[in-house]
Amino acid sequence: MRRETLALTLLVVFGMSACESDKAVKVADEAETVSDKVEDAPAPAEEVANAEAQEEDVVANEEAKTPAKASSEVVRNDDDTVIDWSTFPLKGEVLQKFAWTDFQGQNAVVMVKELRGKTGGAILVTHARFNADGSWTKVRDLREVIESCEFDLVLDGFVGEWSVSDVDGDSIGEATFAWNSDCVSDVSPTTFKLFMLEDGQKYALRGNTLAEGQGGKYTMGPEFATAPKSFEAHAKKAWEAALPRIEGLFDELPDE
Ligand SMILES: [Ca+2]
Repeated sequence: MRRETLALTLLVVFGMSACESDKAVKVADEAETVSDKVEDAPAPAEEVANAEAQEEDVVANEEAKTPAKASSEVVRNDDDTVIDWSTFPLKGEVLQKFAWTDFQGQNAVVMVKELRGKTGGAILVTHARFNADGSWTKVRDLREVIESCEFDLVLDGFVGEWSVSDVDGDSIGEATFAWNSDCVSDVSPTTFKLFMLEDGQKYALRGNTLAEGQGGKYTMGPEFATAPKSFEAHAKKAWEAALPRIEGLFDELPDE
C-alpha cells in the first residue's frame, strides 16, 4: 500500500515537472520569436511634420511557412462562430478582418487603426494562423505610420470578394487587402496601397487614389517579377475594385 502511494506520488511529481518544462520551452520559444521580430524590424521612421505615410515592414515569420500539399481547397470563412476573434494577436479599432481555410488550417487577417500622440496614427495588419490548442501563430505583420498630421488624418482599410484567393492553385491562400493612409488638406489624390500576402510573402501595388481625374496610378513591387503571372493579374483586378474614386465634386450644374 505504502509502495503504491509512493509510486503515485512520483508519477504526479514527474507529471508536473514534465508539464512545467513544456511550459518553459513554450515561453522561451515565444520570447525568441519576439526578440527576432525586434531585430528584424526596421529603425523607426524619423518624425516629420505632416509627413507622408511611412510604410514599415516586419519580416515574415519563416517558421510559419510550410511546403504546399496539392489539391486542397482554399475556402473563405469569416464566420464568427468558427473564428474566435477575441484571441487574435492584434488588438485595436478593427478596420477590416477576414479569414479562410487552406491546407495549413485556419488563417485570418485583421487590420486595425491606431491613433498615436496628438496628431499621428497608424494602420497595422497581421496575418496569423490558428493552432489546435487555441493559440495563434503570426505569419506576417505590416504597418504604416503617420508620425504627425496637422490636417485630416486618413486611415481606411479595404477588403472585398477578391480578398481570399488561390490564383496559382498551390493550395495556399492569398490574402489581398488595401489601405488609404495620408494626411490631407485638399481633394488631391492620397496614398493608396494594395497588398497580396501568401505564406508570409508580400506583393505590393503602391500608388494613390483617383481624385477629379488625377491619380489612380500605381507602381508594381519588383517582387511580382518572380511571382506567378496570375498574382499580377489578380492584384491589378483587385486594385481596380478597391480604388477610392472622388469625382464630380466640382462639376458645373448642367445648362437648362
Ligand atoms: Ca496560392
